[in-house]
Amino acid sequence: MTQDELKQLVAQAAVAHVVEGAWLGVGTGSTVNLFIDALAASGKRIRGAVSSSEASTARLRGHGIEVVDAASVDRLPVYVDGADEIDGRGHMIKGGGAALTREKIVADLADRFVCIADESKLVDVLGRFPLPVEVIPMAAPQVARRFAALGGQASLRLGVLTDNGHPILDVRGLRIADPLAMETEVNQWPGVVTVGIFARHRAKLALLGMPQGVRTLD
Ligand code: ABF
Repeated sequence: MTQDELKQLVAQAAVAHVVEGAWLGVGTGSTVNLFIDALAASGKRIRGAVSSSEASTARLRGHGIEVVDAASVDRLPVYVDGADEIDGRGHMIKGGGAALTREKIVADLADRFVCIADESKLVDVLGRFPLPVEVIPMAAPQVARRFAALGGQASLRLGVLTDNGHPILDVRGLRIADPLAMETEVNQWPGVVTVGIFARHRAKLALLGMPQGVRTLD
């Protein structure tokens, strides 16, 4: 099966985890796009969506699904989103789609993060995918130096600003053996808006597309 077919498999499977009649948190990326299309085609009614990006908002509204601001809801039963990497405990690297800040904001509202990804995203140790970090521009050189001290090589993602108007550093060469510790440490560095490690907001359920079907990690 192609990577797109594997993404389609998990996008379809995720619809079953959507709570009928409730608000739904929706992430960003190509796998989530397939999920949005599958949800719309399923006819499953939700109260509306809280979106993590302008791109997902446009796709949801294109299907006639109401989208409200995160500030309008207190809690979300479920948040569905993709990942760039996920380990066996549901810790993720996210942000390849430049939506990491709003993804983490919406994930923070959710009782259950359901990650949908193709098998290529499953790793033993996070870090092969360059770690995205949304930063305030004036802090970028110092944040890069701090990552260099950890063995990472940070580079500015050229031509990209997030929906919040900030640049992203992508950090290569890290081996993130303790995702929670690194997320906690980097969060404290002045000028870091969001680090793309989702350990505090790890996936409670991961649906992974495999040639033999959908593998569930929970
Ligand atoms: C998004 O999912 C981002 O955090 C991550 O980059 C992306 C993965 O994209 P795709 O589903 O296209 O592989 O939430």
